[in-house]
Amino acid sequence: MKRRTVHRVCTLCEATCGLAIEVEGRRVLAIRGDADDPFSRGHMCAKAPALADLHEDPDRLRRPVKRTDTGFVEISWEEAFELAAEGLLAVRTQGGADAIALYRGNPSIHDLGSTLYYIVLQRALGTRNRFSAGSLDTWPRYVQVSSMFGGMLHIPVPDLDRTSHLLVIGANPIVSNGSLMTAPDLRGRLKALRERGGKLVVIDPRRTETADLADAHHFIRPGADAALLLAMIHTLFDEGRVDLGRCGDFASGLDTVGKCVDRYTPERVAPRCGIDEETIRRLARELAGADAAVVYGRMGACCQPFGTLACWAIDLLNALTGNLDRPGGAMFARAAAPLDFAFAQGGEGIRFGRHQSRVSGYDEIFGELPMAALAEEIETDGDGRVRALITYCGNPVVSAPDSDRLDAALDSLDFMVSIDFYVNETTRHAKVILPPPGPLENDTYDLSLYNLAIRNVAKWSRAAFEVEPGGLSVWEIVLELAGRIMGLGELETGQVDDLVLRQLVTLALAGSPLADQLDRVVEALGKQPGPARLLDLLLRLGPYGDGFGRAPNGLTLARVAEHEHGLDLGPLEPALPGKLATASGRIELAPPRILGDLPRLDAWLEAEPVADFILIGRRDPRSMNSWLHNSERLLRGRDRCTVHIHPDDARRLGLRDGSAARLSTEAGELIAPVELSDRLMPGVVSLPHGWGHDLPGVGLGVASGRPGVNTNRLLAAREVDVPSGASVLNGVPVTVKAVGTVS
Ligand SMILES: Nc1nc2c(c(=O)[nH]1)N[C@H]1C(S)=C(S)[C@@H](COP(=O)(O)OP(=O)(O)OC[C@H]3O[C@@H](n4cnc5c(=O)[nH]c(N)nc54)[C@H](O)[C@@H]3O)O[C@H]1N2
Ligand SMILES: Nc1nc2c(c(=O)[nH]1)N[C@H]1C(S)=C(S)[C@@H](COP(=O)(O)OP(=O)(O)OC[C@H]3O[C@@H](n4cnc5c(=O)[nH]c(N)nc54)[C@H](O)[C@@H]3O)O[C@H]1N2
Ligand code: SF4
Ligand SMILES: [Mo]
Repeated sequence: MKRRTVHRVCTLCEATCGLAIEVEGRRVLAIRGDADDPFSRGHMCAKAPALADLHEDPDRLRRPVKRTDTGFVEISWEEAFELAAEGLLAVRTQGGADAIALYRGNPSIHDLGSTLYYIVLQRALGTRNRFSAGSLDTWPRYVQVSSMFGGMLHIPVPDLDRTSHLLVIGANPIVSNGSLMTAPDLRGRLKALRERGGKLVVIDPRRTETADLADAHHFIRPGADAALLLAMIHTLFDEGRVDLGRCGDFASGLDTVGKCVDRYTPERVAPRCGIDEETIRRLARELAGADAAVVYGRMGACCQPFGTLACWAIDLLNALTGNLDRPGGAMFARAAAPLDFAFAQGGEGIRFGRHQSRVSGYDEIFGELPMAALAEEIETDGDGRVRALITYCGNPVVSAPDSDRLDAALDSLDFMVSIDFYVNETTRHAKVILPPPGPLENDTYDLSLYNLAIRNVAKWSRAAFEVEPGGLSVWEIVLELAGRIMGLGELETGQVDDLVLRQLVTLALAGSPLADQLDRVVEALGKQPGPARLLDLLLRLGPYGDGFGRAPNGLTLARVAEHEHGLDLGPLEPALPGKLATASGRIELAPPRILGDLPRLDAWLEAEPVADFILIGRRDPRSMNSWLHNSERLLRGRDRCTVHIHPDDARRLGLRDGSAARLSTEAGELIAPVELSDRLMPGVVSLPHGWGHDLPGVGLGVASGRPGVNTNRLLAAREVDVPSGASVLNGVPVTVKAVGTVS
């Protein structure tokens, strides 16, 4: 059999590393970093080889299955679609559209087909009960950037390769490889920053692997980020260092910001932050004084009690030090295939809370409801009660707070369908599971992530293998299911796809000079159904595109595909005010929704801290959320699902390395092995998420052998960051006790 080398991106995390995958027949022989990829330059991490394990994993579903009294059994696609449609339609007939809930998980953004066709499924169902991992991840940031800049993908990213001062707060990019910042080889890029004389500062309750590379690291009490950052902004005003630079011409609300931060003096917040007032002032001065500086925060600053306020303060610091939208500061990518039109709400900026969840009245955010609401929407009687669920690339039973409760709620549903290739803690509740192809069997393009890239890039990734005989692409699965739900059962999927194409073209051309040329554009995109021609549309209409003839040398998918290692479109360039999509057309420095949360922060600052310990999360270089634990090669080695605790705290509690600790909160309790670590701030403990694979019926042979514990059993669903509704995953009060020694 002939050996081939396929060049494509790794789809496991947000870094988009280029891989050179050597294959023979249907086997993977080797996976290496692609040295010719202009963006990742040969870098890959320890997780990439697991793509081969996923490809070969005997536990990965290759055919649809249905749940029977004796476990899951394989069935034909026809039977699977019929069962799925019948079950869903029965629930809808009885309970209406909202009786079917949808949950979309993280990997859906890493696959072009999944990203684009999810929208079709969503439309076919027309339910308001839409949920996603966004409320466990990005919502505070999305709400903040939408409020300030007008769109959820209007996210400024650090101009890493040109900055001279990077302040990282609540992120650990050396392990996570970056998030809401697409940048392969962060280790190399951060080292380069130091080598050119730049400074790296890390603020984190754990001395992280990123802190190991830094000039300075400061411990912070979990949850205190917003207070700290507002006191830094206070210092800028106090010392006359506010300078919006070019952005001053199109920013509103500076006076309001000045009034708001007046009360966050370094003296007031220092005791709650665990950072002294002089350090707070110095952190602010360094930012203002650097040639080009940028503040970057992620999960620790985002999925915590004051996530939206912290995200706001991060971009305020960038703006008020003149670093927003300038080289070396916080800049906006210019994606070759922009998605802005898909999220536009009629040029009015983004509105939140257009409807509320039925039981607790959580605001809708980007058309979705927070995960805080899912279990209660299933449990609580009445009109609009959720009785069926579709999960799509996700594992909420492990990923979302109040896991035991959510697990029980899923068990009580009348019907559930999952689109996923594993029987995991969540999908084991499904009546039918529809498996997408393996991770190397899709052509793909990082549609979302290139909006967040630190260089402008484009890369078309070809499938390493055809879809296995008897398998279906994800777009075929979705269209078949959606078609049956919409009563289009008699149409071929290709015909349904033609309808999808026409709709997308209509949406994308609205208001453009091509608006009256719908037929010509549709024809130019060809007859081959599937995501490729939809991407072609976006690329051709994009800022580098050929505009269907208006810029003959511009990009098309075919032209992007000629660059099999990827296409570099240059460094980030200033994009404001043109990119702003707020109703005013200006940067809104003081959005009311965000300011409305300040009294809650004040109450927290005034309250006496009561908890023994504060729990935070931790990510591991060889793990990816809940779903790479079935790879032997990644699971090997020492146990990683351990509670890290400072040696002084451990001594006080009678805990040693390897002994067992009982962690308890109002929501639940669990027992986990202890690892002493002086990397932790005293009073803080950390436990990773994504574990707990020992539930009955889970079909993960390798993972079940070393299941770990599910930290989300300790977290309460109702604890949210109020402006966004996102779950509080870091900064949770917890009681820790010794329970003896684990053998
Ligand atoms: N306590 C705590 N909880 C957390 C976090 C935390 O830091 N602390 N982090 C949160 C974050 S940031 C996230 S993103 C969420 C993740 O939460 P989820 O997205 O719910 O969970 P994942 O573990 O990413 O689940 C991925 C699922 O997708 C499936 N899958 C993989 N590839 C594909 C594909 O191509 N198609 C389909 N159909 N399925 C596929 C896998 O089999 C797996 O079942 O967890 C959140 N939960
Ligand atoms: N290897 C690996 N890589 C991954 C993932 C994975 O599971 N494994 N998951 C991917 C996903 S879905 C995401 S969203 C990204 C996340 O990317 P990151 O946010 O970079 O990753 P985390 O490890 O969650 O980093 C959060 C940091 O915040 C700190 N922290 C916790 N609470 C607080 C707080 O209150 N204040 C401050 N200042 N810091 C705090 C933690 O100690 C930790 O260092 O990673 C992605 N990459
Ligand atoms: S850093 Fe992310 S994209 Fe790069 S190889 Fe690792 S998992 Fe894949
Ligand atoms: Mo995430």
